[in-house]
Amino acid sequence: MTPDPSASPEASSRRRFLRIAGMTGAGWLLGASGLTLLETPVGKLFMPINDRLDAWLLNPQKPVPEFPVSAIEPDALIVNTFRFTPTIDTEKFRLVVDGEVHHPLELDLAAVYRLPFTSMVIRHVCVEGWAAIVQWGGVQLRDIFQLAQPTEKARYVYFESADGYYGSWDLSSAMHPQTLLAYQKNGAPLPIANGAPLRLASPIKLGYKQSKWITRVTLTNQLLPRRGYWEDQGYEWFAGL
Ligand SMILES: Nc1nc2c(c(=O)[nH]1)N[C@H]1C(S)=C(S)[C@@H](COP(=O)(O)O)O[C@H]1N2
Ligand SMILES: [Mo]
Repeated sequence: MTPDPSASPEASSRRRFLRIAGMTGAGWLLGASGLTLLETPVGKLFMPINDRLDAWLLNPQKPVPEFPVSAIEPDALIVNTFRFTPTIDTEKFRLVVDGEVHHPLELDLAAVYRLPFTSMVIRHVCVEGWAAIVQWGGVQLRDIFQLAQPTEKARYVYFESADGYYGSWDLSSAMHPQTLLAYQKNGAPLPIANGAPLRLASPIKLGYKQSKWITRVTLTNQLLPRRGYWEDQGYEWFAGL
């Protein structure tokens, strides 16, 4: 009889883990403890970050259904800027990725544009009572994380913007395949008013979570007292759609 490698204890615990990861979906990183807690019917598992990244890549959260290109509403996205529109020198621009990562990054725009391109047509929803179907093009944020290699402590992601806006996400939502760092809107270069050179775009979070003019992405182990520009004024932190 030939030995069956898939019958090894490692293979069977991996299969079980992947099944559990698929079942628990987006909520599984939201525990308040310092360790990553994976709640399962049989107890609690602590997963090192690289296994979590593998699981996200092999078995990502379910994608949100997208709209056809014909559904795009070109005039419906209202520019919503609370402070000012910053001036960014795209030659000097560097996207900083730091904090709980093994490989801190300073990416110029050419390096971002070299990463695999993704486009999606989704609904943008603002809490102020409007929505718009928009096509966004750019890179999956999780591709940036794969370059930066989060440490096993990473659980949250902070975004800093050139206008002083700031926000934070749970790492699981940030790893969602439809969470993009976008540089195109409706098939054209992203206008400065909409956050060029790089903004967040995602069908799983409200508009105020989608920071424009992102300059820095910092992974952290904890949520800091400053959680976000609107969140610190009482708006919901998770803000899921
Ligand atoms: N840096 C920054 N990002 C931001 C904002 C902002 O004022 N500054 N407004 C937020 C809000 S409330 C919404 S609805 C969207 C609006 O994106 P848009 O201006 O491209 O329509 O951007 C979000 N991201
Ligand atoms: Mo908004």
